[in-house]
Amino acid sequence: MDTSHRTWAEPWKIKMVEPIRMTSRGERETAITEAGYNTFLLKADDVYIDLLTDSGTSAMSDRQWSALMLGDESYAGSKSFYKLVDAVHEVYGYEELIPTHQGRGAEHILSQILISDGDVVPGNMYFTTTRYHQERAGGRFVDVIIDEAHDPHSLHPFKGNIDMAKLRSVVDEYGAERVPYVSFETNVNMAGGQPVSMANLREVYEYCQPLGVLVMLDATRAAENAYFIQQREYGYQDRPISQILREMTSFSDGATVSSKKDNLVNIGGFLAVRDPKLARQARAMLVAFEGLHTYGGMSGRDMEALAVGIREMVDTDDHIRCRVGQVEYLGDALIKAGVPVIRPIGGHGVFLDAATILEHLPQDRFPAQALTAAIYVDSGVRGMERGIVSAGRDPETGENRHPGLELVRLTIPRRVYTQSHMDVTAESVIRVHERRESIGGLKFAYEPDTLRFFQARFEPVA
Ligand code: PLI
Repeated sequence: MDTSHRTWAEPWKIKMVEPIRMTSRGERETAITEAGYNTFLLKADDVYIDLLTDSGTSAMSDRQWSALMLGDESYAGSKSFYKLVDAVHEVYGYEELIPTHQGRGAEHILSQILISDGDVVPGNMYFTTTRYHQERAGGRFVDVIIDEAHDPHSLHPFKGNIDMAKLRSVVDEYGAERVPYVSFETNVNMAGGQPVSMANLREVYEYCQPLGVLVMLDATRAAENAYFIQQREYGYQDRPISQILREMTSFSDGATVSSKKDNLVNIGGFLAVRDPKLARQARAMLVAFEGLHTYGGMSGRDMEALAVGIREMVDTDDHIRCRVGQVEYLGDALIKAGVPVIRPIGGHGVFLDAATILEHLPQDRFPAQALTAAIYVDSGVRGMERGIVSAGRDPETGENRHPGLELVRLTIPRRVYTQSHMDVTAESVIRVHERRESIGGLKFAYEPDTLRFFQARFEPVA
């Protein structure tokens, strides 16, 4: 279809609506205080536009809803499982499928089968649950992403790339036998939804293969990454996203996927590998922690909807073009108004540079957490902190990690909100930015030991 005459307009129309509640400023002030200034602890009913996450928040299509009715709930050998195997094989190219309840279930299994005490896992910036499982298995995560990823002002088109010199130096220092795999995330979440290039995927794989170091993708947002390759990398302009995605995964030994993102379902995930021996080890873990190998952590109906979602993700390029187009629309509105954001605008959300916006607050006063709360109070728009609170403490020293990026993430669910919702969000962020100097810092009232950002509570610092 010729799409040159229109913008990113949606390739779908709305068949069902879900009412959302507008609240008063007073109600929101009470709600955020009761939630300990942590947007994870707000009740969804107190939220107007929910940009907490794009995880599990997609709207399913009529085809996915009807597929639910075909779910085969047999304990063993469910028909729905084999449909999912076919979809993963066709779209991602991996032969062996280990279905899990969501992405972190796959990360748990992968980490337990591949990592031994004292191993080192290089990766392109940490993700919270991914690193947690690597550390829990006795490994140490080492960040080998390019320096530009930590610079909110760099316009590098592939800020997710691995720095080959950093990767080589990790392998040289510890020896390839202490590096079970490279943890290679596509469209790097914590860097602002920033892609990796095909050239980098190829180079990492060609370096690792002869050393016996596996390359395991976090392919959670790989389709969005494929779109950026199509838009930005020479030679891919005329290639469909489905083909680009298959080429990306060809430079890997397997992948963990949270299906709650690109795959357009509300729950589910998988580990997929090429090596049958590795798959056998994974299935031994699967039956202990998730469920039998033909459903893992999912019901038959969930596997049906996922199989359809995986195909819809790449059926036409219009879907992702619209999805990323909407994110860019919000980002461009903020850039135009002079609000500091991570650039280029990423695939799944707009990331506000809270360190610059609240430059009067030191990082230990949690500027991104405070800014997230201020935006919620202004308009009922719920974002998420992605800075020092998310980074947690170093398990060896017990000290706070100080990430280079201190961000508020406004994450856009897929096929859920309209252009006017983006306008309301932009207006609110611009309003809060204008009175940024009045926003004070926070301190912990309760700090959980692990993955603290989910359940921590805060109070204002006088
Ligand atoms: O939330 P899970 O367990 O299905 O997936 C964990 C997970 C793994 N990798 C990446 C890159 C993620 O973004 C991810 C989950 N992300 C969430 C929940 C988010 O809000 O970004």
